[in-house]
Amino acid sequence: MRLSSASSLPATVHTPAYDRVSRASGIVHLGTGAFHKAHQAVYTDDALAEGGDWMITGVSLRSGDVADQLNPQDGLYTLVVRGQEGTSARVIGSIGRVLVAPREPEAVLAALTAPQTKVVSLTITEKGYGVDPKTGGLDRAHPSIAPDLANPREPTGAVGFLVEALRLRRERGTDPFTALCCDNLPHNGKVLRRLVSEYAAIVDPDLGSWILANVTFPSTMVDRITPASTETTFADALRLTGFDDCAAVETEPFTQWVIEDDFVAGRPHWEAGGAIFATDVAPYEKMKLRMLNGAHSMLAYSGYIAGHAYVRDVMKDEALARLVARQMDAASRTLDPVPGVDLAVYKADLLARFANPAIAHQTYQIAMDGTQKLPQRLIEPAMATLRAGGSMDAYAFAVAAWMRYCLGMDEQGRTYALRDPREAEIATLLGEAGNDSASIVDRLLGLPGLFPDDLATAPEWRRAVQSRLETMLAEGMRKAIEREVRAA
Ligand code: CS2
Repeated sequence: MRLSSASSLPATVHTPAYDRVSRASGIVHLGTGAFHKAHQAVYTDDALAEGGDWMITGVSLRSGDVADQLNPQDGLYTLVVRGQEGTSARVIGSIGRVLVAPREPEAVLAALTAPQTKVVSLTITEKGYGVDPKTGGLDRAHPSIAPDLANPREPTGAVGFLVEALRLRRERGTDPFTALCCDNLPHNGKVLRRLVSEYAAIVDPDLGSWILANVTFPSTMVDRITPASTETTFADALRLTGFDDCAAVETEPFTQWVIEDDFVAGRPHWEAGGAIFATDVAPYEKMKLRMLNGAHSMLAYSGYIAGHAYVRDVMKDEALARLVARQMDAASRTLDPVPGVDLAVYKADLLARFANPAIAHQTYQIAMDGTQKLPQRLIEPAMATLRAGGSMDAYAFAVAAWMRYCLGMDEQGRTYALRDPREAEIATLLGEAGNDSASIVDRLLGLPGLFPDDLATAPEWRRAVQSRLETMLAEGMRKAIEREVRAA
């Protein structure tokens, strides 16, 4: 039987401790994927238990899958939490319904302009924003921006929806909402503020200044490892709850959310779920992006080519696990002190989380969208290290592994999709490079907007990347990993 609000669940399953029907929606969330369901929606479920009209109206900007799974279950879904001590289930009630933008754009605008909507949050992944990699501002030609700029009253992308909703609210005299970016981008609030105000200024200069004066864009650091759901997720949800749930998601016990406390129209008491409010989120973001995500990207590219399907397998590979720890050490040397955090403890916790045998997190999942992830995870700390005159080894290895991965063929000759928005550009660039490491390095270091000139033209850096890529190509990833460990 399928999970729904009429389901009676076993006492071992944590269920929503509030009357869902009597609570109004105060949040619209753009990008209601697995990460949102395992993170912000859980904090909101805890906050709702304390009170308030903070139900979430989810929005999918592309596919209708999430809506088709969640709506027949009244928005309820099972969160499967996998720890070292076992697996538990909890039913989350904070999402009331999910709208699908391509199917019902008017309903999305109605939700965004409703006076009761106080917060609009987003998890649309790095590539969903439309940042110009060269300027950090709005990329007018971006596929999620250009069509909306041409037809701003009928938006399809996140920035277009936000601006049109704010335009309508202003016109109707409705107070603005807070726009809350929850993606893994540094200064994510500032980035969104810049994109929204630049886009708005093109549509209507007055609107641009009104947004800057009246809307807030708090920055956030979000963290919870959330592998894509599989048949095992659904089987465990059924075993633990007694109900079929094709909307179930799985995650780890650890969760963290640090938020800048700057909300124009109030917010849920997310502290109930353990959220931390800070005046400056930047140190936490930088720590997480460089230590967790930087190490993740490095191990995803090298691990995938070395034949490791999951992060936990990488952590059982002694040599590669040492390089993961080295990556975290290198990243930590680029950080300012982080209030209340001992970086050695943070690193030890990360290593344990990565090694969690109950979590099957695919290296291939993390490897996607490399061009969108490398800058904040690896290139910025590499630049900081270059400026400080530190060792570039960890970054050279990580970038060489990404370049090796960009070839799109594993060591058994099997091809795979990069799943990167710049995949076609990379394929064209690499077209005639063959297996020539010097040529591959030249071409990829020259990918427009990715590597800053200071790095792309530094001869030692170029040599360091190329010698590693050369080993990866000539002798294989295994040998390259071993050589790297011996030299470290
Ligand atoms: C991962 C992240 O897929 C990826 O790129 O590095 O999704 C990572 O699991 C989360 O940021 C953890 O909070």
